[in-house]
Amino acid sequence: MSDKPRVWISRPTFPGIIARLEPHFEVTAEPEEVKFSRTELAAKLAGQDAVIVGLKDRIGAAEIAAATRLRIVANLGVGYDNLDLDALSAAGIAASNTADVLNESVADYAWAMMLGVARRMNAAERWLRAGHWHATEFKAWLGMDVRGRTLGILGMGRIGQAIAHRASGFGMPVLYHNRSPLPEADERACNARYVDKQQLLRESDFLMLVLPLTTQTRHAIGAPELAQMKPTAMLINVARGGIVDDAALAVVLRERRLAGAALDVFEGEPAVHPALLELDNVLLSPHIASASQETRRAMTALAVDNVLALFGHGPHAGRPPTILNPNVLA
Ligand code: 8YV
Repeated sequence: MSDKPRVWISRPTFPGIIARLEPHFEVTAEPEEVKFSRTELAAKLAGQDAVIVGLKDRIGAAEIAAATRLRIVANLGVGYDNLDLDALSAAGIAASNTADVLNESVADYAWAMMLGVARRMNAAERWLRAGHWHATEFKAWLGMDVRGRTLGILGMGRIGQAIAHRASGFGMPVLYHNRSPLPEADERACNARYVDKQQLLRESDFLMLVLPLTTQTRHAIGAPELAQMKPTAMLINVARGGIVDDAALAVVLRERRLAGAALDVFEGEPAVHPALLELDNVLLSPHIASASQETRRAMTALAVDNVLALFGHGPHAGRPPTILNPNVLA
């Protein structure tokens, strides 16, 4: 066994990028996507100096109790609701995410989902594949134009702003709600207007959710919020499943009190609420908003940069570029 520090990567990623760790670390990478139990994960973390993990890996005090050598947990994702940051900080362990490198990719995907559900692309494709297309009907598959309609954004971080920037090409006014309004210059740059949550719910024709999952945002969109939306409106979620009450959403969609939804994330994923699977006015995808070749590579490279930097290597030596708890470096 070499005396290099050890790094474990919990999921298959890009070997060519991971190879940058090899001069400095003993690297082990899981060859397959596995959902580890809490005890399995704790056993995997024990003896590692660094780990690169994903949303499926929930890491808190119990998982790190035996990980006495661990110095950094690099998360492959901008959202880090899988990490207990307080527990990691208390143990002096750094945590990092993949902020910024996925903004444009996720914004593109949110727009693709919005256009897809507005124009009923998923339902039409299913119908065509099922062999139902025998004549082209002028009045079939009528969707909804997005031009001129109001785009609402709940959560106006960097991804929300990337989404807003795209709206001018579609002639859509943008409203947003956030914990606090953006600085005026940023607001002007994305041509968006701050409103309270009620107004956002009432006035949005398309409401996009781009906020992190926290105890405050869990079920931020539940039955009472859905009841305030226009029956012609559509909801797009590329953030986290727990933000929406999926059971309540399925009810309003079934009763056509909401026109449609496009969901990339689900409460309890990879399980999907069975009532959602029954509906034609929903576009569903398996948490792939950041899944482009370029972006998943960039996310991997950023996780590697964070690990290298913490151990004093690479261009960011000593300063992991997207550290979440810089206090541990002090
Ligand atoms: C996932 C995401 O990380 O960045 C996030 O917060 O949810 C995604 O990019 C991705 O699915 C990899 O697991």
